[in-house]
This record gives sequence, structure tokens and C-alpha cells, in this order.
Amino acid sequence: MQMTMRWFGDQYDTVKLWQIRQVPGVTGVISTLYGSVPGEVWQLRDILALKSEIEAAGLSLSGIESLNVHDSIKAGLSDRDVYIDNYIESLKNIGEAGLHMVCYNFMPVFDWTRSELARVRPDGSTVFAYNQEAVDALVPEEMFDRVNSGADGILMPGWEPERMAHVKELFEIYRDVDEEKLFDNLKYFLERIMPVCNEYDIKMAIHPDDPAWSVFGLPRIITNKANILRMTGMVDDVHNGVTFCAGSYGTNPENDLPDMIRSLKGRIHFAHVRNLKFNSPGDFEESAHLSSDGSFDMYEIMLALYDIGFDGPIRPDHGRMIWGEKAMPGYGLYDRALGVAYLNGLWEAIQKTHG
Ligand code: CS2
Ligand code: MN
Repeated sequence: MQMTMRWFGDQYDTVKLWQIRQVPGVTGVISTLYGSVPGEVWQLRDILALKSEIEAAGLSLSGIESLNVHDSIKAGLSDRDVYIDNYIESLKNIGEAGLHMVCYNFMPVFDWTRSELARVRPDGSTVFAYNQEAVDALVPEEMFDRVNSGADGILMPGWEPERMAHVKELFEIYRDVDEEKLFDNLKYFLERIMPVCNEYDIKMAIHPDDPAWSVFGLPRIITNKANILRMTGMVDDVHNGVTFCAGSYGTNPENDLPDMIRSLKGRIHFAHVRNLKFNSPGDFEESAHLSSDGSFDMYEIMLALYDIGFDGPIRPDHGRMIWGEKAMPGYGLYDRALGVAYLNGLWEAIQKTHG
């Protein structure tokens, strides 16, 4: 595996590349053209500029998270081919820049959903939390306001104002899209992009829906083992793979994470490893990475990745806000660095005992 951290670019991130460079074991970052909107073509010069900036700091650009998919593609609208052509153009440029992993998601309208961005834990740290009743009591617009007001004016990934300015229209286009239709639309998209992925050896890594069930009545499909195997099987190409995000699949306690990892051998191209603490069936919070602080067995998750020979980029995903740090919620330096150290420790022990 290659240990990485997500970095949003100099203009948007409170964490600096030189700080990431000092986290032991981190050799790369996962980044994106953060100012771009879904549907736009990524220009080669912009990708190369991002890459050189990262390399100048002594790190590699280990992959893209995310190259977002336009809602016309997800909803299967008549203009989807225009946006798929643009996506293919962006992939070509990503390939030309020598990059080989692209994370994306196929969630209608919203990216991840949480009801709180800064729930206080007993140790005084603040974390993302989800409470089903609180989410059920909101209309989508309120959800958007809540995410943005809780972020101290920091732009949250997946909740970009451009997209959210049209929430009502976006909901409208999904009126007739059920899970089956969404699967069809994903298949159509994947079949069209696979040739360029093969040409440049770009591994597509779909991010699971977070939480792993329908919110606000929108269909969601990347939620469990059966669905993800259906997805990898319906376009049976190694370049059609997944981001194994423990914190997202793990929102549903029925998902057996190590078993899911083992069933996806050869198709996991990126891993997000973090822990959650369940307080009751409809309520969880994002605890520290340490197994004993949350509900997952992190050793078993890392062991499963080791067993399948996972060799792609991995990152600690979200962290708690600790030590008074002011940063984008979930993406501060300190707790993610602790997460890295812990995951690296587990990995070293696994290698030595299972090597
Ligand atoms: C990420 C997702 O911050 C996060 O929770 O794991 O937003 C992820 O980047 C996207 O879903 C990928 O498209
Ligand atoms: Mn994730």
C-alpha cells in the first residue's frame, strides 16, 4: 500500500504540503482541481501544474479524488453524452499527466451526509456525527445550509455552492430514477469510459454512498456487498474498481467490512480507513482511528487489505478536530496524522507476523 493524505490545493486547504511531508510514512497526496465543477473538462496544463506543485514538495500525486460525475449522467438525461465526452476528455488528460487512479461517486445530488459537523466527544474533540431523526427532520436545502454554516466559511468537498444553488431542480430530475435505473445509468457511463481507462491504465474507484442507504428519498446503490459485486461484475474490467471506504460502508452495521474487502480482491484501487462509534442504531459519530475508540476492528480491516495483496493508495479519511486546530471539518492535520501513524503501525505488525 502507499500511505497518502488528501490535499485540496494551496488555495483551499489549511494544511500545507510541507506539513504532510513530515508525517512519517506519507509519500503522496490525493488531490483534485478543487475549483472545477462537474461536467467541465480538466485541462492538461492544470493537472500538470498541480502535479509539479506536489512533486516540488517532495510528495507524489497518487491519484485524483474526485473527478465528479455530472447529474445528467447519473440521472440518464438526454444530454448525458455531452458530459460523458467531457469526462473522457478529462480522463485522457489525467492519463497524459501520468496518473492512474480516479475516485468518483455515483450519489444523486449530494455527496456524503452528516447531521453535525462538530459534535463534542467526551475528550473535548469535535467530530462529524449522524443522527437519523435529525436528518429526517430536515428538508434538503436546510441540510445544505447546515453543512455550510458549520464549516466556518470553508468550502466543503461535495457541497459546492454551484451544485447546491439548484437543489430543487436536481431533485426533480431524479423523480423517475429508482435503483435499477441508477444501475443502468452507471453501467452506461462505465461502458463508455472503459476504453480510455484501458488505454491509459486508469483505475476507476467508485466511492460508496455515505451513509449507505437512501437519504431524502433519493436512490443509492453503492451500499453493500451484493450491490458492489453487481457493479464490478456488470462491467467486468479491472479498471472498473472501487474505493473501499470503511467509514461509509461501515455506517450499516450489517456490512461485514473484512469480508467485503476479501470479496473485492483485485478490484480495490483506493482505501479510506477510519472508525465510527455507534451510540444507537440511528446514531453514530466519527471516533478516533483506534479500534477501542469506536465500533470497528481496525486490525481486521487492515489484515483483510493485506491478505488480498492491496497495493494501492490508502488514506486515513476524516479525522477529529483536536488540539485547537482550525481547519476544514474532517480534514485537519493532527488527527489524520495520528490515523496515519496508527494504520502504519498495524501494517508493519501484520507484515512482520504474516510475511
Ligand atoms: C470523502 C467523500 O470526505 C469524504 O467523505 O470520502 O466526499 C469522497 O471524496 C467522495 O464521495 C468521492 O467522490
Ligand atoms: Mn471516504
